[in-house]
Amino acid sequence: MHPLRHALRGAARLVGAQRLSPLAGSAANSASRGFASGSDDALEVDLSACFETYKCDSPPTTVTTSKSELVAHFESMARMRRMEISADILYKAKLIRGFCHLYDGQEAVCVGMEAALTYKDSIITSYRDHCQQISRGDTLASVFSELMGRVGGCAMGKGGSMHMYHKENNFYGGNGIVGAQTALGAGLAFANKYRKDGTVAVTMYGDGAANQGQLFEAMNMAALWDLPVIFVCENNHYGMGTAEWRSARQPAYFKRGAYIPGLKVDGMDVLAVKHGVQYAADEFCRAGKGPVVLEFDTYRYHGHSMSDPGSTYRTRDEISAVRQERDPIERLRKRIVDAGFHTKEELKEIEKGIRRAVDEAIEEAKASPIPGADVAWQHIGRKQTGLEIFGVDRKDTRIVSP
Ligand SMILES: Cc1ncc(C[n+]2csc(CCOP(=O)(O)OP(=O)(O)O)c2C)c(N)n1
Ligand SMILES: [Mg+2]
Repeated sequence: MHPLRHALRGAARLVGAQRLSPLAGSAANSASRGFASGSDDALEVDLSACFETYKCDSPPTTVTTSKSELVAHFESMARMRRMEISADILYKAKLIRGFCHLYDGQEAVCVGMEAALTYKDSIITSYRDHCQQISRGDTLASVFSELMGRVGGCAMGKGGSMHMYHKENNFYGGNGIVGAQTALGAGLAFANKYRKDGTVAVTMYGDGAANQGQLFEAMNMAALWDLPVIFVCENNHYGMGTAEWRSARQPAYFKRGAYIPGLKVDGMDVLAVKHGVQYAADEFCRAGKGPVVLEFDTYRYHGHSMSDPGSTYRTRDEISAVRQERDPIERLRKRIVDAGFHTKEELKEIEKGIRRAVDEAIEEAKASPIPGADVAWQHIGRKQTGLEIFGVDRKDTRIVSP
C-alpha cells in the first residue's frame, strides 16, 4: 500500500479510537446515587469523564437532577429523533424536496443547551436546524409545513429545511453559508451587551466550519469587546464527506480560540451539555468575562444531507458502534431505568405517544396549502411581470407573477 495511504488509514483509526474513548465510557463512569427530595425524586450524577478544559476550571462534575428533568429531556430528544426519521421518510416519498440536513444523533446538544438558557438568550445555527426550531418553541406542524413547502410553515413554505427562523424566541436561523453564522452570532452578542440585560448569544457551527477565517475574525472582536457569546462547535467528526483529521491540522476545536477559554464536552450526554453551557453562560458571559468556546463531541447518523448515503467515507461498523456505545437517548433511557424512575415499558409508552403526535403534525402540515400568488411573490425583489414559478420537476406552472 502507498505509505501516505497507510498513514492516513492509521490516523483514521487513531482518531476513531480517541473519539470512542474515553467519552464512550462516560455512561459507565457517570455513577448515580438516588435520594428523595420532596415530591420529585432526585439523583446525583457524576460527570467527571465528560469535560476537558482549556484555560479555565471545570464545571461542577457532581450534579443533581430529578425524575421530571430526566423524563422531560427524554421526551424532547425522542420527539426530535422521531421528527427527523419522519422527515427522511417524507423526503423519500418526494413530499419534501431540495436541501435537507437531518440532526438525529445530535439531539443531546440541542436539548442540553436549551435547558441552560432562556428564550431571551439568542441562538443562531447552520442549515442543520430543524431541532433548534422545535427547542425554541415552534411546533412540529410548523416545521413539517416548512419542510413540505406549505404556507403553515415558519417561513410560509418559502425557506424550507435550511431556513427555519423563530424571532419571537430569539432563534435566528437556519443559515446556509458555512461559518457565516459565527460572525452573525458575535453581532447578536454585541446587541445583548448593548442592551445590558444579562442575555447571551450562542453561535453554533460544525467541525468543517471551524476552519473558516471569519470564525477567527468573530472570535477576535468578541474577545476584544468581552462579548457575551458562546462559540459552540458541534463536532460530529465530518464536514460533508471529509473526516476532521483530513481538514484540520489541530482538531481540538475547544482550543482554537487561543486566548479564549474553552471546554470540550461529551455532546452525547444531555446533562453534561446542560452543565457545560450553564457554566459558560453564568461564569463567563453573564459575569462580563467575554466569550467561551465549547466543543461538543457528537455524531450524525444520517449522511450530510439527503443526497449523501453517509456510508462511503465511514464504515457501517463505526456508525453502529456509536449507536451502541454513545447514543444520547439510549444513555438517558438507561439512566432513568437504573434510577427506578420508569420501567422500559413505560418509556416505550411515552415514545408511542410521541410517534402519534408526530404523525398528527404531518397530517396537519399536509392539509396546509402550498403558497398562492399572494404569498409566493412577497419578500423578493423583481422587476418584470409574467414570471413563472414551476412545481417540482417543472411538471406544471403553479403561479405567474402579476
Ligand atoms: C462557504 C461555503 N462553502 C461550502 C459550502 C458547502 N457545504 C455545505 S455544508 C458543508 C460542510 C460543513 O461541515 P460542518 O461545518 O462540519 O457541519 P455539519 O454539516 O457537519 O453539521 C459544506 C462544505 C457552503 N454551504 N458554504
Ligand atoms: Mg461536521
